[in-house]
This record gives sequence, structure tokens and C-alpha cells, in this order.
Amino acid sequence: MERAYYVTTPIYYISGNPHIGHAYTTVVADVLARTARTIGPAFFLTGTDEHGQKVANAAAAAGKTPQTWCDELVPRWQSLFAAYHVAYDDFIRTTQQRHEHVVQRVFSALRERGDVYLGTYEGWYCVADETFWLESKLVAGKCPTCGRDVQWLSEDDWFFALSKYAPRLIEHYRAHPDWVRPQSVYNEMMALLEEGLEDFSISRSTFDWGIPIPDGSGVIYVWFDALLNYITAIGWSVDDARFHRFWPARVQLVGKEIARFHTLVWPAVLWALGEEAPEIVFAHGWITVEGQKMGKSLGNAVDPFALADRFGADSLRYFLLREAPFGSDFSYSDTKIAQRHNSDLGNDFGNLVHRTLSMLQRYCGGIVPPAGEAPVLERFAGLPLRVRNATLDLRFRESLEAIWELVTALNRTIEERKPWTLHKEERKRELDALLYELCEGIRRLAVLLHPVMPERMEELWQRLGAGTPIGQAWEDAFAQRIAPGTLTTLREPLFPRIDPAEE
Ligand code: ME8
Repeated sequence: MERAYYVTTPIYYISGNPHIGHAYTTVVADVLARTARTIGPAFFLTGTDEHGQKVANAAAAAGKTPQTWCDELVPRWQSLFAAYHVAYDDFIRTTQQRHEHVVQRVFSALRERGDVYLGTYEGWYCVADETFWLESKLVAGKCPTCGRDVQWLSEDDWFFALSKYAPRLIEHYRAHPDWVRPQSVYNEMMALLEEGLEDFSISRSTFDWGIPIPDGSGVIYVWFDALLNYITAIGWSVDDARFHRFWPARVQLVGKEIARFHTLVWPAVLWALGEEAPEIVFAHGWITVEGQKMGKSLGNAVDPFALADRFGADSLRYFLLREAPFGSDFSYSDTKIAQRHNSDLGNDFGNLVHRTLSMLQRYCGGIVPPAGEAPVLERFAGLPLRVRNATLDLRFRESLEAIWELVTALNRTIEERKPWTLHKEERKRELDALLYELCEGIRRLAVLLHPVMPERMEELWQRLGAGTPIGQAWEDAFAQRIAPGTLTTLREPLFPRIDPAEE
């Protein structure tokens, strides 16, 4: 059985409503999965992280049990992803039995091996980030990530023997300099490794909202529980054949604030279980507001539902991938989204489509004419490979820039070859060839842009009267070409103009 392209997002804490930052990582994973599916099987996992003190506190504040709270919030997260046209293959919830049972099995297996052992923990803890901090890492006595107060905890805990894996981690980092990306995060993690790693507590006895420790008291630490979702969802220890079809994951996407857990702890847990580390962990940058990470707790979160209503989810997907090189932070602004929408989607691409379909109506009754020479398309024959390589290498901006070269070339060919003059001078063969080339060109653009803007591109295929080559290799979709005689439809613009000043 062919190995599948396995891509994951973090599982999100459901301590509140989702914001555009959560949509961001999930949309990126969706674009990767949709692109990977054009060349083979792919599996895309997302979900929710439902245990821990933070979720328990949020539920208590709302006067609900944690389970009721989670059950009520999960549909909100799922509808967010639906609103953003995300097609995941599985949505895992850490309160599901399929997860809880396997996490307990992992705990017991590691205890037997001696990688999980009983000790006493004393130290500083940040509830908001569910993270322990060494005193030396605190900033003015507060959490270095979110700036909030930390608590002193002292309890008998189960520990994971992370320090034992430090030499193997260093070796792995040296042998696979690309396994943590971008480079800045790799360097940061390598520096932490060189400082040395400590064993850390993986149990809690001060509250009970978590997976119970097998044959003991207390619950399993939420991060230990959460990381395991990536393998419980694909059948670790339950269905070996399925597990090995997906693992090791091709790409695990995370925000850079949780790189530490995914690139220092996670591989060690996997090795303790006799499994391989993921191939790539990509720790992307933050969407910021006035220089600060957008987040629920800072009160600067932007409602992703309202945003999708205003701009259209596909336009936002485009913006998120196009705005900054993947990995870097970028600041959120309505004006910037509106400008991108109007210039790239409305003017460049949308006008190309609208002009082509209007000329087709005017000169050919909406019917695709016979093909002739197509010099622009010939020049761009290598585009599928270029776009696929850039996308699967997580260089989304480059990938979109490459597609825009074809958009620009087709717009330019209209200006240069002037179909209106060809029509006036009754040079029918040349006019037909040009209109055919434009129709086929926009069909190809829809093929390449489908992973990024699936709903709008399916609409475009319909207007073109063309089939929907979803999941087909792009080279095959290119080779099929639109049939002369196909009836096209002219409708309202694909990306109607948005007033950037409007609030
Ligand atoms: O950390 N910019 O969950 P979480 C970009 N449950 N991405 C952002 C973002 C922003 N401003 N805000 C959030 C957790 N994200 C744990 C993860 S995984 C085993 C457990 C995205 O709800 C980004 O992917 O705090 C970030 O890492 C994730 O949401 C954090 O979500």
C-alpha cells in the first residue's frame, strides 16, 4: 500500500471561540493536502485539545461541566473550518475514547520501559500556556510567552525521561538540518538542546480534567495527552497497517510558540515508543496586531466568521498564503486584505476571466471556438511542476507568484493581440485561436488555484462548462484541454470589488 502524505495541524484548545490564527494553520494544511492529493493519497488531520486546566477554567467560568462545554464548542470549530472550505480527513477530539485508551496504553508502556517514572516536581507553571518554566526563563517573574503570572507547584508527579534522549536529538538535528523549519526555529531549538534538557512532569493531581493515569491517581498532563493525537488518530497500536501507511507524518504544522513541544519533546516520545520522528515540523509565524500575537486572551482576536462574510473565504485563503513568506510573522489589517483582494483577485485574475467570457459571448455566442496556436500556454507548459514543487516545499508565496506570471501573460496577450481589432478586421482564425487560448488558460489557472480557492475555482469551471478535475494530476488536467463547442456562461465577477474604507 502506497504511503500517504500525512499532514497535521495543532489541535486547538477550546477555551473560547476560534480566531483567524486558527483558520490560518488549518487552511495551510488544507492547501497542502489538496495539492498532495493530485499526485497520490493524502491524509489531513485536525482537531481539538479538550483537557487541562485552561479548558476546565473556561468551562467553570461559564457554569458548565468541561465535557458539556467542549461538546457545545466543537461544532463552532468545525463550522469555522467548513466556512473556510477546509476538507480535513479526520477531526480528533482528545475526549474521544479512541484517543484516551491509547494515551493510557502509551503511559503504561513507557512506565514499563522506565521512560516514565515517579518523582517530585517543584516549579513555576503558567496556566494559560499549560507550560512549566525554569526560574531562569521567567521575565520579571512572569511567563516569558504571555507575560502572565505563574504559579508555584509542588507535587509528586510522573516524569518523562526527556534528558535521556538529548544526545539522540542532537544527532537527529545534525543529520536532518531541514527537519525543523524555518531555519530560525531550527537554530533556536538547537540552542535549547545545547543548553541541556530536563525530564518533565507528565501528571497532575491538583485537578481532574484529563485522562486518568492507569492504576494510579491524578491525570495525564495535557501536553503529553495532546501530542499523542497525531498517532492515536491513525491507529497506533490498534491498526498497524493503517498506522504505517501514514506515519511518519510528512509535515506537521505548528505556530512557532509551540515548536519546543513538537521538536524537542515529541520526537523523544516517539522514539521511546519505537517510532520515527516526523519528517518535517514547520513552525510558522504569527498573525500580529500592533506587533503582538493575535490571541483569544489578549483581546485582539479577529472574528473569522465575520471576515469570511465580508471578503469571501477563498479570498482570505489567498491573502493568508500570499501576504508573507511562510514562516514569517505578518500584521493583520482589513485594508491590506481589501487591497490584495481588489488588486490580485479583482483586477488581475477576475478581470482576465470576465473579459475572456464577455468576449466569448460577444464574438462567439459563448461557445468555445476551435483551437489554434497557443504560444503563451506553450511557454507555461512547465508550470504545474513548478507550482507543485513550491507548494509542497511550503513556499506558498512563490507558488502563487509563479501562477500570477501566467495571469499577467494572458492579460498582456489580450492587450497585444487586440481581439476587438481581429473581430473588426474579420480575422476569424486568429480571433478563434486567441479566445481558445484564453479559455484554456483560465481553465488551467483554475486547476492550479483550486487548492487555494476551491469554491471559487469550482464556480469558474462551471462557468467554463468544463469538467472538475479535482484530485487529478495537474499534468493530466492540462493535457485534457477544453473542447471546442463547449458552452460558457457569463455571470457576475468572481471577486467583486470591496471598498477598503468600509468597516
Ligand atoms: O497551543 N497567528 O492550542 P491553541 C498564527 N492545544 N497562528 C496562530 C495564531 C496567530 N496569532 N494564534 C493561534 C495549543 N494560531 C495546543 C496545541 S498540539 C498537540 C496542542 C494557531 O488553541 C497556531 O497554529 O493555543 C498555533 O500554534 C495554534 O493556533 C495554537 O492553538
